[in-house]
Amino acid sequence: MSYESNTTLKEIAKTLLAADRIIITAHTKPDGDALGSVTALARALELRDRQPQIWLMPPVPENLSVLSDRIDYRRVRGDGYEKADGEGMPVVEPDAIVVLDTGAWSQLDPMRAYLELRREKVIVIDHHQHGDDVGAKLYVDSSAAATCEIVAELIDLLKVKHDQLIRDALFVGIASDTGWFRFSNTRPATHRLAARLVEEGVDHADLYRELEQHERVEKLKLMIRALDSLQMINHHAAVMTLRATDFAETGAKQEETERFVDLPQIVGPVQVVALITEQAEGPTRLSFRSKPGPNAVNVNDLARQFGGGGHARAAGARVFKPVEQVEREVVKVLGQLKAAGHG
Ligand SMILES: [Mn+2]
Repeated sequence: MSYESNTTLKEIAKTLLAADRIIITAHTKPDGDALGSVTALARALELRDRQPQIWLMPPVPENLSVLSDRIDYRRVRGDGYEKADGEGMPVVEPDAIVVLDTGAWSQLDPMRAYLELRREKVIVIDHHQHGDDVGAKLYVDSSAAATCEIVAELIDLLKVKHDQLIRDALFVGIASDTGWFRFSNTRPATHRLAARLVEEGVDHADLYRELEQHERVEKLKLMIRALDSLQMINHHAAVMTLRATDFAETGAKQEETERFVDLPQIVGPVQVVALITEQAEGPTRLSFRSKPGPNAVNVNDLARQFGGGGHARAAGARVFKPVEQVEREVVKVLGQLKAAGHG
């Protein structure tokens, strides 16, 4: 199917204001943009006297506690929503379900059955280039740096004045997805939104400390392992591999690999980076990043070769193969890039 909008934000605003019980969710293992957009939209709907419930599929990264500590949410685990430990949150039949920052079943696994049964109520709002037929309504803007940019527009259409939680949540989303306004997806509208939020009272230096200087020493130890595993391919590509033993021996968690894939990009000639992560259980995780410019590698295309996807400069996949095999295949694919004139 083509992954294109079949509705407008105005229509979505209308639908949400006509609804009462609204479930708001995002992709598994929410990042700053997923949690930021969920938090901001839920708060905005609360301020319009709706009854939004936030459902998150863990793990919720520790550095996002600056937002997650300020909201109530139901944890939806891999064993299905029926067993979700909602911490007293009643399970009610929703009038609408909003899925943010993804439209891919691979990122919604724990809620798939639930969503499929309610397809007509599902509204997907996303900024990725590809996705599946998850809901009846889809609004996608791949020029947006973050889903939070789109949600900010939606909140204006809902005629809600930002409170401090909405401001912080939107800022966390755009700062996260743009690497603090460094990545090529950053556009003038991103800066305009950031400026507006700072004018309204966002303390960006405080949020930087909360988000980026909030790590455990175990993460640093795992980072050393990742860097130590570095393989260079044709000087233009870098591959790092983390094995389950690296996690066990350092005590680091899976979600603590966040941003590792950016590290080899400090090397001048490096155009593309892959990080391969073995999980104790489940598929091998694969993350790609690439630098912008005339030799830019489209890592969305690379990730799709492994059954995943994402953006041109940042993409990933989950591969049901052993880590060694994934590593061999990635090294081969990256080695062929130069021959294809990308290098
Ligand atoms: Mn995003």
